[in-house]
Amino acid sequence: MAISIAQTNNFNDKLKELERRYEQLITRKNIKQDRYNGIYQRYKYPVLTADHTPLFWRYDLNPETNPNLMERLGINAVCNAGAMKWNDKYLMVGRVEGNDRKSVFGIAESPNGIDNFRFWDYPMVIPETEDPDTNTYDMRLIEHEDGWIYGIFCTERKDPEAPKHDMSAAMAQAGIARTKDLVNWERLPDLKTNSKQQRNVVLHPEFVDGKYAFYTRPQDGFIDTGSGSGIGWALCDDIENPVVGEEKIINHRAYHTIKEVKNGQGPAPIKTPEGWIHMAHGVRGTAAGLRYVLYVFVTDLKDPSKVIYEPGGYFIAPQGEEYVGDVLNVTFTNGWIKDNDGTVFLYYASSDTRMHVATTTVDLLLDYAKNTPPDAMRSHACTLQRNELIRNNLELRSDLSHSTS
Ligand code: M1P
Repeated sequence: MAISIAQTNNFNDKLKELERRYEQLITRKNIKQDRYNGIYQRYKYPVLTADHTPLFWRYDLNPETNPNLMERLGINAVCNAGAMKWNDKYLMVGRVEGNDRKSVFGIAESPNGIDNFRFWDYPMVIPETEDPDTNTYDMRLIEHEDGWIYGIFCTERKDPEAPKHDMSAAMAQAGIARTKDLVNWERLPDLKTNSKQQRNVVLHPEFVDGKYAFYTRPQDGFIDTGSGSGIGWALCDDIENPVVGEEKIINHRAYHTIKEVKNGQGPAPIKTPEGWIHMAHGVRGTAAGLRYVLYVFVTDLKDPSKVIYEPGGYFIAPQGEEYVGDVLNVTFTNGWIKDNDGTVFLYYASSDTRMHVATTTVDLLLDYAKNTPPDAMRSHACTLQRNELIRNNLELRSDLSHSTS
């Protein structure tokens, strides 16, 4: 029977109750939300939260050293997870943020992709470079055709040029590590680009013209992209000496759109016979701060730097409890999994706090990308666009009522 943990002083009783609650959370069956848009299916329960991390990551479970059964190393959030299928299991590598603000990468696996995610015993140990990272986060997992699994992540360090009193000026760059088994990781040098800072860098899963290809996000400042005008594309000769030259902007920011302030590539794109499907995030300003939403675009199969479809507006935006968290009004993705039957599991974080899943298919994503009208960019043009939809529907309806009367 459930007990109130606060009302017992017995170490073993408290622990038993904590374990019971933990198992209940981890094994809870997820439920489809009762909302329809024909494009994707959201689920009711977050798939990973701070409470999903094992108790033995947080508590000292030894009654001798921790008679009060206190959390010793608390966890604040689990968000922004990379994802891949591995040995028939659905894997997420979460940004597991401690109460101390530093993140570690933890792998959680599920048998079905929508619930029962359970963390592996230990967070990953990613070696440092000669210039130690202060914080590492937002790993994209990429199975590259060279045979390695790459983890590309943001590495953050204090800006060495910041004035002495400034304790927040930071530098963001792209860290690169690779593995064959997701346990033993080899760290490569950070990506060198011409841009002062980088975040949301992703490796394309195939060689292009015999070279590695990166999606980049050039930015002048740590938060502001400044003159960086969107998602970049750059080729690299040698992944062990990762240097890129010109970053061609392939998906631009634009005034009065969902991505006017900044944008960034999500996970590595999904290959289809009709092109590469991309999921990205777009950021706009509001009176209440920045708003992060997800959007889709498709690039040419042979030339992944050429956008061929881009539906207007967002694909997913925060809803309900997703609005609230450490950083309000944020949806963010860096992980998805395509199954052999075409099902796509999109893992997205809300408000830098928890992970959710939405399911769709490659066919639905392509239909969405090809047949959703592009952003018409002005209210007048948007009115005409919507009126055309309305007119067609009303004509169809009156045709139908004539044919049935
Ligand atoms: O806080 C929202 C997101 O902010 C950053 O994204 P961007 O670089 O596009 O602004 C990232 O730090 C991301 O982790 C975070 O979710």
